[in-house]
Amino acid sequence: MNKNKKPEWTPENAGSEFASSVMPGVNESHDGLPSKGKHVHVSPPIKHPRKLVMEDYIHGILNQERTILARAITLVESNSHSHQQQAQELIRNILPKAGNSIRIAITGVPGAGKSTFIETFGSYLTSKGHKVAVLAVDPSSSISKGSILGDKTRMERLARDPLCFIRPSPSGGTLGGVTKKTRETMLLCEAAGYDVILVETVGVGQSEITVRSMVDFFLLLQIPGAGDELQGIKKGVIELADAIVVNKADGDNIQKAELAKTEYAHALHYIAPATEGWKTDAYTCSAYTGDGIEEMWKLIEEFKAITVKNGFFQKRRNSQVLDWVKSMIQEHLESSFYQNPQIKATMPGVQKQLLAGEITASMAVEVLLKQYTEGNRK
Ligand SMILES: Nc1nc2c(ncn2[C@@H]2O[C@H](COP(=O)(O)OP(=O)(O)O)[C@@H](O)[C@H]2O)c(=O)[nH]1
Ligand SMILES: [Mg+2]
Repeated sequence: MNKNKKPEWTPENAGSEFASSVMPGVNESHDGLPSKGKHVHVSPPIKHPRKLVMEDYIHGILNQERTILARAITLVESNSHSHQQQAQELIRNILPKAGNSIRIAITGVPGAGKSTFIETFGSYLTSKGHKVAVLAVDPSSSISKGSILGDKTRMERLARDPLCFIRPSPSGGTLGGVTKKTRETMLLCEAAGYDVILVETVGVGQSEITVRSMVDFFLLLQIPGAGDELQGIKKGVIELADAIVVNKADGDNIQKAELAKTEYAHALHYIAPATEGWKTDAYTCSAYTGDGIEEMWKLIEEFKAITVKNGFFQKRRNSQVLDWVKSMIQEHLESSFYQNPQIKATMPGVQKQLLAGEITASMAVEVLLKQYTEGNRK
């Protein structure tokens, strides 16, 4: 290498400080491989990922690049205002490519086998060439440090599958926060070509209703118990289900599972189906042996065909997005109300008057709302 050769960008009359001895680094270390030479001017490999601009995100997602998708989700999950603005712009851009999927909720009490089911079901789907995204809605995860992360060990095979993308629950604090992030993540995954979205959620009441509002198909996983199957189950959850699946139907459990299935099927006679034109029924499966797993997919395909045909598939998605807007506005208004300095100042006094019987509840509301609207007008 010619020591005197200068790079073309050096200032005129520059001296040896612009020595071209950096150049060998381009040959040997530029790609991050160790340099065989003794050149000291070689820059170390870049440690921080390159900052992405909007175009990078959009193209990366549409080109189905996992690392870009993961970084875009991080943007969606960020609470920083500027990240949120970027995230919204990104979603607006990819929106025309989103939506082309079936969104499936997998719910059930802890220990029902949701994660194991997703491992087996997801692996079956990728073996058929589907691209599967696994998301989680777990509002408690900010406290428990993400229980779903532990679940990744139950999804070992799936986690290594190039056709599968697993993302733990965002730690958004409130259920509303987690929901917003999960919904937006879902759109990004769809635009990146994932055609089956599986949302695992822990059965803790409110989160099931919320998850129902973001999926097309709601699968309730149950376990065979001894005796009265219906005792421990909330009627409200059954009403949300498009299928009740008794898992762990293997080994000694098979008979118990069949019995449980019959009881659920019987109970379903008295409950209005969750989806127009579809009959919710009970089934058995084993996430261990894989029995019943293929049948589940056939069932979901049939569900999609029927509901697309009768128009309910799109009708439900439309009302879901409208409801979503409504609930975000409610949440926004409520927090703006309680954060209002004037409301904060008057609230204790009004409460005191109310409890002392000096004013009625309706009068308290009237006083507070009047203050709020007047405060906003100023
Ligand atoms: N026998 C049997 N055990 C299962 C099956 N699926 C899950 N399990 C076990 O049930 C326990 C809970 O499973 P997990 O997938 O973590 O449940 P989750 O809390 O609903 O996600 C684990 O010990 C699993 O190995 C199954 O099909 N058969
Ligand atoms: Mg789990």
